[in-house]
Amino acid sequence: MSRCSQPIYTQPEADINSKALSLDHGKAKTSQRIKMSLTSILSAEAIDNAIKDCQDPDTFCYKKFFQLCGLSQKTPQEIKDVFRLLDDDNSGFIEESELKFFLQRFVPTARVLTEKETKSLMSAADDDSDGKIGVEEFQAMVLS
Ligand SMILES: [Ca+2]
Ligand SMILES: [Ca+2]
Repeated sequence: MSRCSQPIYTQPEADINSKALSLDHGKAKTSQRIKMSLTSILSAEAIDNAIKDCQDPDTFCYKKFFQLCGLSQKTPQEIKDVFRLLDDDNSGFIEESELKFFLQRFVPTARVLTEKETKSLMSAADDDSDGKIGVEEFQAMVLS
């Protein structure tokens, strides 16, 4: 009887990703996201080093970048936090349009990625070839 009267609870709450995202949508989406910063996860000095290393166009190498900025030594949860910062429109994915501004998420004055860099970064991460980077794909790329 209780089973019939509570159809809502038959929904599995297995999808942690979408659950976390809908939470974000629900409360203080913008202000909270702006306050949370990469420097609470990574050291400003390390970020600086990583940005300087690829300041010339077409010198960006994601493996080197993640190592220099210290992200590859972080926990999966911290990497997920960084992912959410990079997902500017809170869609749950990093799209190519967001990926272009990848470096500027770390340092606002950094350059945008060239089209070539953006595409090669996308293809390095995009395992299921849907044209965008999900959180698991991002974690796998950082830890690769
Ligand atoms: Ca997005
Ligand atoms: Ca994908």
